[in-house]
Amino acid sequence: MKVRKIFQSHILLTALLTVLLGLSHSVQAQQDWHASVGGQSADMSKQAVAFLPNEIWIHAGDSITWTFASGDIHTVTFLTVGQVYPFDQSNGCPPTTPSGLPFDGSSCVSSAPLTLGQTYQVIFPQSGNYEIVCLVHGQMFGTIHVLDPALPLPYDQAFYDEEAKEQLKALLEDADRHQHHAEHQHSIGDMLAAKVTPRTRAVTAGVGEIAATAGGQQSFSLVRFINGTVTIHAGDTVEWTNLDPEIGHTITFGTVPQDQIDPSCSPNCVVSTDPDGALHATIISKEQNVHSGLIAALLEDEPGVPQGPVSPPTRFRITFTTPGTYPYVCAFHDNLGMDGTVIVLP
Ligand SMILES: [Cu+2]
Repeated sequence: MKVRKIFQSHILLTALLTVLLGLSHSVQAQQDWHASVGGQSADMSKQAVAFLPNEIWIHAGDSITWTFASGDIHTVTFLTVGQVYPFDQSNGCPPTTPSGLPFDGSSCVSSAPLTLGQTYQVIFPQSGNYEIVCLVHGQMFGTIHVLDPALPLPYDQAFYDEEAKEQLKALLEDADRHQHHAEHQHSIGDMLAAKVTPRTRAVTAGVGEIAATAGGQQSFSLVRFINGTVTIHAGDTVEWTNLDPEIGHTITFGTVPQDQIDPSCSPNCVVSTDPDGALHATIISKEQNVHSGLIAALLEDEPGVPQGPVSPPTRFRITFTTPGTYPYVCAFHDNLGMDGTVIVLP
């Protein structure tokens, strides 16, 4: 679906540009364009998971320098047509290529996962339309249109600066709206609680939303446990869900394990699976290290890709048997301040 959509937009753009720009001719010096990767609120809770802007028209021979602008990691990656989008974000190209290399569609270039203040440059010697992707976030992509230098460009750097600012603002404002919504969304958790165990408290581990432009997709993510400090009684169960369509989170008590994707529990405990597919652990002491592994909203189906099992786990439950104070973090987003506390009363 993604391929078809982008293909159609290319045809339209090409037709439009031919009509609009066909008459004028000017040759400009090679230019280094600037764009951002990601963006965030001052407290880092709201993340724009986006190339800003995510559609840029440049001349063959020009370069673009991307500046990473969030505490959350992203990559700047150009894969070749037919190359499979890799599972491992640090093994995309493989594994990464230095900043400042050319990309003409014949062999891939990819930055490492980068963060706030780092930069990555790509030179585009060949005209063509190229998709830019982030290997950390599958629904973060855009388009770079590289035109023959004889053709005029539709926009200048000032336009893109303004567009990036506006797109960032729109994404972060949406995050505000959804935080408010999620804080008042007790009904889903309550319904589940009634169905699963009578004494379940629900915590939302992040919310998000995907937006589209003609050039690709962007999303925002609220990287917080919403109402993440909960007070319960011994014997109660807390359930975490992830309402973010784009990024996964973990619920981690104690030491963060080496393997952050799979669930684990130590010493002498297990993470089991409830009949509805949710993962479930029991904490009887503060010495236990309990890790949910990746908790995410169910992945979308893609045309041409075989049906998989219902995955990844979308819910994590912990039953607390012993009074005390139990702090927890998201192992992926601890650096952004994503944490909470469970207070267990007798
Ligand atoms: Cu997280």
